[in-house]
Amino acid sequence: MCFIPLRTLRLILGDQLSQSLPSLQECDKTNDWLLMAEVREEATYVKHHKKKIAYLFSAMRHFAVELRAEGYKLHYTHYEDESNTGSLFGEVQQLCESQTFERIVVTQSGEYRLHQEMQSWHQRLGIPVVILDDTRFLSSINDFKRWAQGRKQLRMEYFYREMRKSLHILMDNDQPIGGKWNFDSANRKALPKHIQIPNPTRFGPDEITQKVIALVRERFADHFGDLDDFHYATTREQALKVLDEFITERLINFGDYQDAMAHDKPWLFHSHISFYLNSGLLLPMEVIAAAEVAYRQYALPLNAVEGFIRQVLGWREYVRGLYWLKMPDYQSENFLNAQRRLPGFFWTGKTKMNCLSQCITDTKKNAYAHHIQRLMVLGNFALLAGLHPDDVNEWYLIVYADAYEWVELPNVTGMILFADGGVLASKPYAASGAYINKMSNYCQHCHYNVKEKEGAQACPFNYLYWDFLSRHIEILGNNPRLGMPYRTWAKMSDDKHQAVKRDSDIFFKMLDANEEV
Ligand code: FAD
Ligand code: DLZ
Ligand code: SF4
Repeated sequence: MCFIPLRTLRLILGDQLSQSLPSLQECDKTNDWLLMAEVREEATYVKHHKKKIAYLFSAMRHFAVELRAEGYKLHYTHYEDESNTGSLFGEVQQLCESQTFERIVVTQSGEYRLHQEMQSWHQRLGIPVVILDDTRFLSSINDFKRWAQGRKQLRMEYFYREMRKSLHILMDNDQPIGGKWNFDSANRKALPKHIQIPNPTRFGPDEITQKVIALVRERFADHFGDLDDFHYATTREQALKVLDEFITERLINFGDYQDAMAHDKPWLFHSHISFYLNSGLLLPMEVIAAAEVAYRQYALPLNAVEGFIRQVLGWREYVRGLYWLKMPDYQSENFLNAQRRLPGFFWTGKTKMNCLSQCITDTKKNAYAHHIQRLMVLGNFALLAGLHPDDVNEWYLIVYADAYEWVELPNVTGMILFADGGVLASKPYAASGAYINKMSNYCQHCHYNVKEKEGAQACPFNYLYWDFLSRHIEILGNNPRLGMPYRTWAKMSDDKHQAVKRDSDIFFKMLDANEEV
């Protein structure tokens, strides 16, 4: 019997820039067409940071060049094309009207909203739409569902151990290398004063990137963020160089200083690969393998290698599984009933609180902040100030070049805001100024005094921390992991309780009146 392949239109999304993408497999290069499209709907469903759009459009254009060189027939819609319909559906429809296709193939979208929309395309176009699992992740959506089924708690740590075992990563037969699964307790050092921090890997913008930068400058002028000094990788080859330089220059110190922060030093010993992993230029398994090889061949410290692998194999896969398990309800969770609107300084960095000002300024400049800045400064403030999850989620989705809802939402709703009531975290990540002072030198440059607990000069994190605990005593008071701080609160004098309330009230009044805090 003769098998005649169906003539197929294969849509490649902006965060699907991988040659190993399921929708590129079994492509008939003589008959099938690929479609990539820069469209208004995707570029503006939130007002993404200018550098995020510039990065993604440039990476898409470079990937298109690669695909054509590989012999694929590709239709590429540029943002500025006159016939651009402004939506992915519109672009698919337009191509289906000009040519005959018997089916459309796409790899499942990373975000729920687009996945939902695509499920209506078959009916709207009258052509079958095949949605393939995204095999670039190491745990499928169904694997995670199976793991979660019947469990009372969905802690990342246990998921991570299963992943280590099933993929045989950092294992000595059936035991974890080094005798422990997790070396996190060794990963909390502050940065020594004179430590040399290698510069991040940089690439000057080539002609394609320069064109995209000019386009973004003109068309997205009202979006948040700076466009100057664009130096990101925009091809797989360059992204591999970023990975390689991380492994050879920074991984050795990744573990020790993973939680450290420093004034005017946004990059530290982190890998800076999230942009590339999330858009497909790098794949998680090659990143993990590179770190494991560094451990086995070059004797890099285990706390560094395990700490890094845990982020990629553990956290990244876990949040993606949790997202698909819990959507769509997850996007409207607000367990602590937080109602305050996002303060204006999140867009400008204009606050006397130096830690916040630094993290926001870094974010505005680079569309990047490292994990502890996102978690323990910006996130901690959002939690203590009771900012509404909708506002905080939107902000995080806008400002980071690695932000896609599947990874952003669990980190914000689950990790920083405790808005899911403890599905992701066993307790809220709330901390006073002492934590920020221990892990950074921000306080040395601050208007406020981190050692003072009350009054106009006191570090706001100090009283906001206690105010947060006291506001939520009814629902958090029984949390076993908060036993110690609640006992301390109970032992404090009435005068201290009143001072916390007074200082917090003054602070919130100023914040809500848009006065500088
Ligand atoms: P490294 O510190 O070098 O870590 C290596 C890799 O591990 C990262 O590239 C990333 O792929 C993965 N990873 C580390 N932590 C996490 C995590 N908590 N969840 C998922 N993956 C993780 N990461 C995103 O990729 N996109 C986001 O939109 C995003 N939003 C966040 C929002 C908040 C509130 C918080 C607390 C964290 C968020 N993260 C997000 C996770 C983390 O902060 C970034 O992945 C990391 O800062 C990226 O920098 P890096 O590549 O230098 O990471
Ligand atoms: C983030 C983004 C942006 C800014 N622009 C585009 C685009 O023009 N075309 C496209 O295909 N994808 C874009 N993306 C990535 C998508 O938003 C992403 O594929 C979905 O959010 C699913 O993860
Ligand atoms: Fe932040 Fe408080 Fe330190 Fe200022 S004193 S940098 S507000 S922690």
